[in-house]
Amino acid sequence: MDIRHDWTRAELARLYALPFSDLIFEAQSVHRQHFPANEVQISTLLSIKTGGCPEDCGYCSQSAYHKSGLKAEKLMDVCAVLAEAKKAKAAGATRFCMGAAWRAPKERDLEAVCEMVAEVKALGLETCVTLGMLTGGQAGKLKQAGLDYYNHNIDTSPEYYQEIITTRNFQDRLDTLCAVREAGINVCCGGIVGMGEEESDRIGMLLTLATMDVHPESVPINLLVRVGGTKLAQTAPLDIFDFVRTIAVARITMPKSMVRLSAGREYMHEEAQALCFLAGANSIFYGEKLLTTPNPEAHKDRQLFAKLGITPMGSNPL
Ligand code: SAM
Ligand code: DTB
Ligand code: SF4
Repeated sequence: MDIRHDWTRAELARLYALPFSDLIFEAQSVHRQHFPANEVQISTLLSIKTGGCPEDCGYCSQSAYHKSGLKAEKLMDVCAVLAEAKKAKAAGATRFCMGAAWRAPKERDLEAVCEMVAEVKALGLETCVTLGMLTGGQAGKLKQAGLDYYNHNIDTSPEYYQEIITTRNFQDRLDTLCAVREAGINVCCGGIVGMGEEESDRIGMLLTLATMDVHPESVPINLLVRVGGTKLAQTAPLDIFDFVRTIAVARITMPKSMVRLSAGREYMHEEAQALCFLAGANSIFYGEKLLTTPNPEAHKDRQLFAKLGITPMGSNPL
């Protein structure tokens, strides 16, 4: 089947509301047409610049608006980043994602990040960074340094966006994504569910992604990590089946994209994670820490993969 970019809200709503088994069956069928059924790609995250961010994203431990207890740190040096990248590679990761708590990078910082990208790539890892808003010129510099992916999430539906973030708008996000795409960098773009949004917002978020001219190559679906001291700390937990449904609809509507089961795994049972894989998720973050919050211990993930007969995508064994 052709890759479609003309999905309608009604079609996505119909998919989302299918009987659970029908939805999973459809997601599995699509998944198996485009990917090896039992392979999952492994990415590792590193926060290269932590905390003190001037944006007010309601979910984020790193926003200066929140009292999350996180200590703000300055940009890591290249050697320290490389040491972490080597560890990630030795542990089995194929992609190394570096995150910075910036609204947008300053020119001097961007130069340092370009050096990190070039050196991490030289280790034979795919590179990804998430640095906030970018201009076309900055995206061009990252591309020249050898950057493979840029992560920039739309986070939620256009309608719910202003309930979560007020210091930038939805269009700012789309503009950066456009700059990244034009520079020839692969796009990693998804969002967060469980932020108190309605089902229609989850559908609106997926519709925005699935109707992009080119689908993001990676689609991270994060389950909100409720961090103490943030605006969303007390949000009621999302029913896990809604999370799985979100993954399944992403898989069906963006058949060739890597759908990443991202933040939130630490708080999921193995059964829930297995359902996410069944729904078409084929990438995870691996390693004890996401950016600032815990992720399952590596040995637990190795056990889970063994129990499910999943092997890591690419040449590295776990
Ligand atoms: N400052 C940059 C930005 O916002 O684009 C990059 C780093 S930011 C932490 C990357 C993404 O992580 C956010 O867009 C959001 O989707 C996700 N994220 C942050 N905090 C989260 C949380 N508590 N739970 C789930 N996802 C989260
Ligand atoms: C994404 O979509 N999820 C990652 C990555 N892109 C940068 C970040 C998750 C962060 C979870 C909260 C934390 O650890 O601070
Ligand atoms: Fe800053 Fe990114 Fe956190 Fe928003 S999500 S507060 S931009 S680090």
